[in-house]
Amino acid sequence: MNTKPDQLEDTIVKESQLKPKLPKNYKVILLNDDYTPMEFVVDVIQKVFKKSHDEATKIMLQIHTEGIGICGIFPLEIAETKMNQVLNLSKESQHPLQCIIEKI
Ligand code: TYC
Repeated sequence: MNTKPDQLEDTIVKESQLKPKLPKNYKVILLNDDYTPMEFVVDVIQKVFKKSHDEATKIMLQIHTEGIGICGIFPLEIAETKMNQVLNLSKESQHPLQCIIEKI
């Protein structure tokens, strides 16, 4: 049982009750470069972001022509994991493909 007087109970409000924090989402972005083969980028997008060959090709061409492209939007931990998967595949194959995450 809560024995606090009504007045006090009204004033003790945690910040978390006033401003419930929504989980933040992050864009996972691939960057263009002059050396990574197109088919390698398509392959990475299919593997890491579970895209079809067609969709992955569209994203790769967007990166190739515009400089950057969004492969997906995820909560921080998942976005970081996907970024690291891209960077590891890229390093293993000795390609300079770069991947970053950006808060929405
Ligand atoms: N520009 C690269 C080429 O002409 C292809 C490429 C696409 C590289 C997307 C990186 O994120 C990238 N071979």
